[in-house]
Parts: sequence; structure tokens; C-alpha cells
Amino acid sequence: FKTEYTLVLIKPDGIQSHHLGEIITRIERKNYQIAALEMIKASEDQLRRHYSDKVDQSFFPELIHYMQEGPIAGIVVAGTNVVKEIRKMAGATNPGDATVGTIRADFGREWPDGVMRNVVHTSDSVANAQREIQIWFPELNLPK
Ligand code: YYY
Ligand code: MG
Repeated sequence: FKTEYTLVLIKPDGIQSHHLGEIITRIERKNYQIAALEMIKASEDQLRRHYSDKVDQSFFPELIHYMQEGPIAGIVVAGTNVVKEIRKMAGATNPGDATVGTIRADFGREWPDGVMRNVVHTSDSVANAQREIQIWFPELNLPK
């Protein structure tokens, strides 16, 4: 039962449509701990580092633009198996493919441009979570 950490970003559409509280509530209902929480205005540098594996994708410019439409919330969540479980709670990348009851299915909206507006980011592995947490919470020292 080793505690692990994951990064959740509530994207601008999630904040604008008032789902911040509900998403935090869903995380807390699963008994996970909120280890860090901050409203952030994402810089282009942070986004390029965060999405460094997406730079060659056609939707990359729209992705950067979307993530800067408004403030985001950065949340570090701690718990056993939390990386996999939070990703399950988020649902499929495309909200139209996501299972009912997941955050993306319940709060995702149509997107007018080339990028999916899917409400949340969740880390896909323990290693990526560590890398991403460094980008958004550079001062945070989590136990190894
Ligand atoms: O991890 P996850 O967010 O589910 O998807 P990624 O494949 O890492 O893509 C990151 C981000 O890029 C995704 O949340 C929306 C956007 N995107 C897209 O707009 N269209 C795609 N075909 C793939 C990803
Ligand atoms: Mg991803």
C-alpha cells in the first residue's frame, strides 16, 4: 500500500463551467488526500514542458491556446494506486467516448476547434506524475 502521487489539472472549461468543487468532491469521496492545490495561470513555457510529447501533433497550437483561455486549478492527489484510479475517474480522452459517470463524460462539452475540451488532465504514470508535479509545483517537496 505505497502512497503515490498524481497531478490533476482542471482545465479552463472545467473552471468556467463551475465544476471545480464537484471534481474535488469526487476525489475526496474516494478518500484520496489533496496534497497541494492552487489556481494557476498557465504559461506557455509550462504548457510546452507539460505537453512535450504532443509538440508534433496538429492540435498542439489549439491545445496551448485552450489551456490559456482562463485560470486552471492544479491539484496533487495522494493515495494508494491513485494514478490509475484518478485516470479511471477522468474517463476517455474524447468526452464523447467516455463512460457515463466519469468526469469527462459528465462535464465535457462540444469543442468548436481542433482540440478536445475534456475538463481535466490526469497523469498517466507515476514517473510522469513526478515530472508534471515539478512543472506546476516546483517548490513542493513530496516524500519519495
Ligand atoms: O492523457 P489524456 O489527456 O487523456 O490524452 P493525451 O493523449 O495525453 O493528450 C493530451 C491532450 O491533447 C488531451 O487531453 C486533449 C488533446 N488531444 C486532442 O485534442 N486530440 C487528440 N486526438 C488527442 C489529444
Ligand atoms: Mg496524457
